[in-house]
Amino acid sequence: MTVAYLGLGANLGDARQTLKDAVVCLAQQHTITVLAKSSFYRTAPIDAGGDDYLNLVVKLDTTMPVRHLLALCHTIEHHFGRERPFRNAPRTLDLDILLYGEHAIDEPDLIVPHPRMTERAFVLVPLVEIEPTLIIPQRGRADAFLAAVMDQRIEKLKSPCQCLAPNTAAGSSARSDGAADNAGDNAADNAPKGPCR
Ligand code: A4P
Ligand code: MG
Repeated sequence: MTVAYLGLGANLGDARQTLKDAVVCLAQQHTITVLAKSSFYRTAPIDAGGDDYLNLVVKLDTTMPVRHLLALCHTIEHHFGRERPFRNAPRTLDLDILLYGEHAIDEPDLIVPHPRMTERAFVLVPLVEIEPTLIIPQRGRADAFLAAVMDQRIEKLKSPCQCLAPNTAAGSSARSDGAADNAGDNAADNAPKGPCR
């Protein structure tokens, strides 16, 4: 089993619903267990135009080889209407592999740890929320990079529903200001029609 972290982002369409559905798609894989899910964050576009993004980070335990995980990310993005008209274009869904165990990969189509993750509040803040003492291989503690990105606008969203406890179906242990945003987490009840198996 390998612990991996994925960054999810969207700024086109119903971003919140798409992100929830994407997490359900991940959780429904037989070879993936979603261990934790951060709060949702509204974030200013960085090196990009368009509307504000919604971002979150998930922590997975998986037996899926990293290449399969990348292919799954692309399949889920495609299912939710991802288009790539130009670099950093607004998108319905982006799934990036931030970390895959201790692995360091530097290939044309796959770089892990994600090369820009330490420069971005929209990655670091949710990552540190779910793993406060995380060490990024070859770079050190994730929280050490936070000070340098604090000029990037980022706002943690409160859950619209305060009645559900965290740590339910998809294995979320992330907390927002009150309760985790669990609506859409119950993979059995809320399964999106998608590439989930
Ligand atoms: N690729 C290489 N390494 C990876 C990896 N670790 N995970 C390749 C996923 N893909 C990886 O990806 C482009 C290529 O990177 C793919 O062919 C893949 O094989 P993409 O999904 O088409 O585009 P991308 O994710 O936008 O590319 P990139 O270069 O990772 O962009 P960034 O640097 O992640 O920036 N602002 C806010 N507020 N929130 C955001 O989510 N996202 C970006 C994208 C810019 N600004 C943003 C946000
Ligand atoms: Mg991407």
